[in-house]
Amino acid sequence: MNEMSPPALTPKDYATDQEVRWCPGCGDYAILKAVLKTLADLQAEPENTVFVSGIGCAARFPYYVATYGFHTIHGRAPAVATGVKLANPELDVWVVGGDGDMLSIGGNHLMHVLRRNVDLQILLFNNEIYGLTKGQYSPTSRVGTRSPSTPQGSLDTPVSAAALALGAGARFIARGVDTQQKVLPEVLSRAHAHKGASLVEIFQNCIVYNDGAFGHFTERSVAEDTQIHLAQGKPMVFGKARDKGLRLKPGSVALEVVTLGEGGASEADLLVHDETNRIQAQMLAAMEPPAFPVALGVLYCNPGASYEAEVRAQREAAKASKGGGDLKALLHGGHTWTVGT
Ligand SMILES: Cc1ncc(C[n+]2csc(CCOP(=O)(O)OP(=O)(O)O)c2C)c(N)n1
Ligand code: SF4
Repeated sequence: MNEMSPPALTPKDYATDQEVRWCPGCGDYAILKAVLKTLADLQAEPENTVFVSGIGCAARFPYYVATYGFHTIHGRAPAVATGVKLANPELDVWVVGGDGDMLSIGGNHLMHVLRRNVDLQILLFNNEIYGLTKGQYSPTSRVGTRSPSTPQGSLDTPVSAAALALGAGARFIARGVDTQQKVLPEVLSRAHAHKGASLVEIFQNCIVYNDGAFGHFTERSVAEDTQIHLAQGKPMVFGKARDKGLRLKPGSVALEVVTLGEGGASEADLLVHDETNRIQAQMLAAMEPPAFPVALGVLYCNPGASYEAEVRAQREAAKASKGGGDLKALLHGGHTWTVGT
């Protein structure tokens, strides 16, 4: 370090003095910790960083990060964040919201921000429930979820955030687990490095209204056998003994789990993760225990031009060919008239 350079920022430097008002034991604390670490890893400039959220427990996030922040309206964070990024593309913009905020009332906005490919990091805290409003079922709740709004069990088929994002044309889709403090910052850094809309679905435990919703693949005793951590260019191996893998089922376009060494299956048969393969990402997104492990890490990354860069280029091209323009002349042109007294 040069004697004159300021000391590196630590995770604590990105925390605010605000009292964190989540329930004790909520998974949001762990995500906050991972985000603060990520910001320190990136040495993010607080004055050039903005967190935009909608409404919900997750959406309290901007209060706890010492950057600029907007706690906006329910479901509209992607729209506000798009405005922020278009107004000042130099800003680093993060969006935070729950599954209700982003997939229910905000499903429309999420879809469009993804297909437009605005350069934002979108963190979707999925706890499969509406936490803030005391536990109603959400668009990601599993069939049969008993909640105050579905006392006899929900009937709706849940939406998969990753599958929806792929369908909307997203170019970066990743998944993480709140408690995975080593892996989650790495995934968040990858999302940050991606120029365009990056969706990170984070499985988050709501200890009060949906405790243990992800226990069947996050509990320590089962995690290694029920999760697969994807790594670009690496064969898809998982399991406590690293003896299980994913391959294409011979004769069909479907995945299957094989045990290495059984039935002639070897590592050479396994799929090698290709983040740019949309069809493969679709199959990975659809995997669920008990038949399959849950795919974590970067499922899909296939960069393309980001929206704000295209908007700026279009504006510059128009200026170059037609001149700077005259707003007054524009407003007074065509069928306009002055109302006199
Ligand atoms: C227009 C509008 N409709 C409904 C609500 C009530 N409301 C507040 S937060 C929320 C859902 C919260 O769930 P989620 O987004 O999953 O976040 P969590 O609280 O679980 O983190 C709802 C329905 C509202 N605030 N505004
Ligand atoms: S209600 Fe659930 S999601 Fe909200 S703060 Fe409490 S534990 Fe967290």
